[in-house]
Amino acid sequence: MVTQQCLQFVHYSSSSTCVVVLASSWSHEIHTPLHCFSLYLQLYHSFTQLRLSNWNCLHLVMRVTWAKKIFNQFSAQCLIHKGNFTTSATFGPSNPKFPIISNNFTDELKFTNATSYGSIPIYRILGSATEDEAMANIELEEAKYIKMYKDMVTITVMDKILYESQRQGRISFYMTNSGEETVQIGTAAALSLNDVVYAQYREAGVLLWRGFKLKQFMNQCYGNCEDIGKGKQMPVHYGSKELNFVTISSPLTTQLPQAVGAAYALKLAHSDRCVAVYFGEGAASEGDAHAAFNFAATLDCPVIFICRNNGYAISTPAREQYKGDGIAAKGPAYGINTIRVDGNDIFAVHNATRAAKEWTLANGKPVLIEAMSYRIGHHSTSDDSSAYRSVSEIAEWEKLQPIARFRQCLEKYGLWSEEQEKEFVSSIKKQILSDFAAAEKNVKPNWKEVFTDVYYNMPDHIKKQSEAMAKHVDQYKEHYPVELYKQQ
Ligand SMILES: Cc1ncc(C[n+]2csc(CCOP(=O)(O)OP(=O)(O)O)c2C)c(N)n1
Ligand SMILES: [Mg+2]
Repeated sequence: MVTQQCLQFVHYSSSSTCVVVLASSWSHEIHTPLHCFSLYLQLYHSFTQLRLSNWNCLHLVMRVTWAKKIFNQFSAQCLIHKGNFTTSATFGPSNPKFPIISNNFTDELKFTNATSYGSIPIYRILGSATEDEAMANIELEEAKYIKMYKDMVTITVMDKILYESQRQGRISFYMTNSGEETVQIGTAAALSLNDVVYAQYREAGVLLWRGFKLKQFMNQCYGNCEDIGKGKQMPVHYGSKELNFVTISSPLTTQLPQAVGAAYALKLAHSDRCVAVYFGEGAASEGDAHAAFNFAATLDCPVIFICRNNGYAISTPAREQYKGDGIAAKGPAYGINTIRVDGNDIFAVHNATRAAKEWTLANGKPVLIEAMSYRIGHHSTSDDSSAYRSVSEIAEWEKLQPIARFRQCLEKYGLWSEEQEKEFVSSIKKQILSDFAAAEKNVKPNWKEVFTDVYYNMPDHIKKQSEAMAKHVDQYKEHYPVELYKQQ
């Protein structure tokens, strides 16, 4: 019985650094488990009374390793005597304070699972009791909402042209945004230009909202000499230092820990900026997502995690991607303020992001938004989604097209009309086609650019490769279309 008492004591002590450290002061007096237990009572009493000075803290911390060693010895002894346990009497405080979690004890043996809690609700405005109130505000912010609508339409027109141009072999790759325009524009419009954005790849609307020009999209997709990245990235892997939009990288989820790091830096600089990081529900399965959530929560970083849950990660449906209550449920588990929102409802997405930004800046802590939507198009031009989903499934979702819902509201309040729609679509189409033609005509960057802008100072081995290639191209110039590349 005594051994049992000691086992509990040792166990409890080692979970409480202060008690262990205090105990080290008396450790030379501890000879038996019983002795150990009586000391524990004294220690616990003094621990609750104690106010440590800095010097004492330092002193005690220095002794912790040695103290732990002593208690580990006791722990081992107790385990050896385990066979002698006769009762389950409990010693020590009846309500130990475990870190962070609340101390709710139960004698009901029950596992907790996804069905133990209600599903996190989906915040929506359209069709809800607050719709009228939201619509009253829309007139106050008319110019902003019209720009939001126009940007959403622009993305669909641009997508159509660039998707078709890839099918015709004019660009190498493309990814459409269809079905997710609301998530992109609704969130982007709630951020400031000096907030830093880390995107995945299906967020062209965010960049458009921030001021990226149509010709810049085209130049990037063509990888021509006007492209900011000088053709070093695949199409749609945009980036703009000027617009605080960090260049997209293909390996999934790398943007999440980077975004948290950037948010931490902003916090250390006492900045009034935050970071917004976008990712798909598929990307949320990468380890990087979980490292990012935990760092953001424990380091109190002003970052807004925006998950576009569009139901698919290429051919993997969400039901095979995760169990439990989606991505949102992971937020509270990491201690992150979380909201799930109807990604087809522009007002809900915009309001939620506005509130998230206010909260993250006021509290210096992260927020997670899970926006529920649907990827209408194929994953990319390398994918054929008819191989893994039915036409009728897509048709069902097309009925909920967020742009159509938005347009209905604008028309209802006299802010948009059929005529304006026709005029806008026709003018934006013209502009895109003209920028497209210009981008297509433009030459590629000088081929030597392939060696630059990777290292700040070009290392010797890269210099050697560059010189060797210059010699080679010069020697065999008739075999290379050098006229398609910008001259020096
Ligand atoms: C680390 C890594 N693994 C796999 C891939 C291949 N890959 C590219 S996109 C993608 C699906 C991502 O799905 P999701 O995050 O839901 O984004 P969505 O395409 O639906 O917008 C996969 C598996 C990759 N690029 N990087
Ligand atoms: Mg997805």
